[in-house]
Amino acid sequence: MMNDEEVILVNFWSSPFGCRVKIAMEEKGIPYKYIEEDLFNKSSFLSAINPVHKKVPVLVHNHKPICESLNILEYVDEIWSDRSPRFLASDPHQRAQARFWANFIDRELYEASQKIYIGKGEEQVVGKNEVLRILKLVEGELGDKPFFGGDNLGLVDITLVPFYSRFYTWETFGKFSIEEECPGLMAWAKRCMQKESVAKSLPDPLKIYNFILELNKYYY
Ligand code: GSH
Repeated sequence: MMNDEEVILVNFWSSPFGCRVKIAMEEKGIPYKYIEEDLFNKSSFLSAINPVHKKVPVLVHNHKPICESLNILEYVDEIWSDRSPRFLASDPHQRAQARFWANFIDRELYEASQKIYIGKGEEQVVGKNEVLRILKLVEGELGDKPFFGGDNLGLVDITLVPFYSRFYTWETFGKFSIEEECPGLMAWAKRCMQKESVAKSLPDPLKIYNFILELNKYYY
């Protein structure tokens, strides 16, 4: 990496999307500057670097912004392609499959999980069932592999693992056990947590739970 490169991550601490980028940077060993964005009082810098959605994370590489976490993961893998691990395989079919599952998780899981902690009564049950349906499908895709990416973390691992920090919140609000329902996926999550890149990037589950309780009081 050239010394004059500037890499900035604009994020909010609880964001599972931003957490993906942190893990990716740690896995590749790329130093970066971290800027915490106040999502309750957004900066003009955020509007400038993500004018369409005004959301985090945004990676700013040599003054050029890149938005959307999955897009950022692919960018990081391409720009620092000489650094292992590669998040995407070289085989086109494997790449296509990884993108399919990363997109599936991205589109479905966060929204379904919100029904558990924002919804009431029947909606909470619907959310819990949706989350379990998604997690079981994903667990089936993992099969006997240590990681979705094979021996190393890949696109799908990095997309999914930040949600592990939220399992406690989902289970507490939804009154269910992911360990009981998806033991294979829990074993995978614990395997991921043995990696320093993951352990140091994921927020504390209790801090997330308390934050969501506060949000529920004031916003939802
Ligand atoms: N699809 C986006 C990605 O993958 O980067 C989702 C980003 C996202 O929803 N970020 C949230 C945000 O910035 C934080 S967790 N919310 C601010 C807002 O919605 O105004």
